[in-house]
Amino acid sequence: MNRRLQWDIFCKVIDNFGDIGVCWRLAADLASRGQTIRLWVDDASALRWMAPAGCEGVSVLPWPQDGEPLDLDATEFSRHPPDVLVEAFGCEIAPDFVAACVRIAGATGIKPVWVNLEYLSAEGYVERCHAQPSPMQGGPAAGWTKWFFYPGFTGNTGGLLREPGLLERQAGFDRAGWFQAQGIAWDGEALVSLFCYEPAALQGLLAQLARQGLQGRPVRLLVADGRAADAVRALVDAGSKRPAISYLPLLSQTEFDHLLWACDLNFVRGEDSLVRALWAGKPMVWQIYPQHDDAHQAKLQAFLDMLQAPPSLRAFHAAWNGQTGPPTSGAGPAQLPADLHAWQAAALAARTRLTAEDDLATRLLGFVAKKR
Ligand code: TRH
Repeated sequence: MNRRLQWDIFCKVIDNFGDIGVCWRLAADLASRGQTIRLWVDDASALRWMAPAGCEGVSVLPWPQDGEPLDLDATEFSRHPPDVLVEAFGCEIAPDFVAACVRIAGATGIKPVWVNLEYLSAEGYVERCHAQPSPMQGGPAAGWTKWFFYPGFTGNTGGLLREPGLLERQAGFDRAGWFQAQGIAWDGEALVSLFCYEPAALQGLLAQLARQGLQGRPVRLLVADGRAADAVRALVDAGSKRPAISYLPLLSQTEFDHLLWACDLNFVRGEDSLVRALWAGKPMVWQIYPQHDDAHQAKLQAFLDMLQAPPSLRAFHAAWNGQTGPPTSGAGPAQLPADLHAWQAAALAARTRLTAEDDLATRLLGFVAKKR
């Protein structure tokens, strides 16, 4: 049993839903293992739909805007100072908060364990950088150490978020009942979920699904709210060919999992939904978050290597992620194979390999216990 610790997790929402999505999932997972969490976030608005029921053991607190004082009294900070600080995605914890931590540590002699939670990647640098120290040179906590914590796909990384009991819940999932509860008309079509940015290959995909269906069956496309729905609507309004479409509302994280479990093929994006699609164990396509210097292409290849993706899945990813190259590179229009058997096999094999590893919260709890 892990000791109950006080965690302070800091999250700045840059764009999209991934920053808060990952931080909330981590907070809720730790809380379910008996930990107490204060989640500091500059924009908590997405939690209204992502986690409408909240979570016992997690308090969501506003990260003060520039120049605003931090009201620590309201958080019982002095009675429950942090045992662990988590700085998500290099967001740099509010200086007032750090100064308060240093004052308390001066009085108690106990420094919190300070973790810098990084972005997920399957690239080789992750194993090298995971769990490395970063001594602080300046500021109120000069001389303290931050520790890099890299999520990843191997035993020498921080692992992947996977809450206890997830696969058991999935095994008991009632697909038809879920559609009924969601009010989605399902006529036995093949189901494809779509959570993406604005891939250039989207028009071709819609046309292909309309023309060929999926594995010989007509398709219903379940489109996530936000950028994916906007992109699809723009094409449909312009007269693009398309399969049957259901536009979804914003779902809670729990219902978003159900969506992935219900579908025969899942299109996901970013970081957190990618991991959820891996756990769903269905054929999947990833749209990676694009970076200006094209650094995402190496990250994409590393992920496909980890997945042991068959050639047709690699080619589809190249097209879906807008990768251009000589005709021999495999990049072309996004073309779904007639049979998804190889995609399904790769997804299931990856899930089996990855679920044999400890999950992220387990590794983080172990890491913190060692550093205290
Ligand atoms: O929204 P994203 O594109 O987030 C991205 C990535 O995290 C990327 O790495 C980061 O740099 C960038 O944001 C700033 O995709 P992601 O990571 O899958 O996050 C989506 C979250 O939203 C995830 O927790 C699932 C959740 N979600 C729901 O709960 N319900 C929904 O209906 C939808 C569409 C998403």
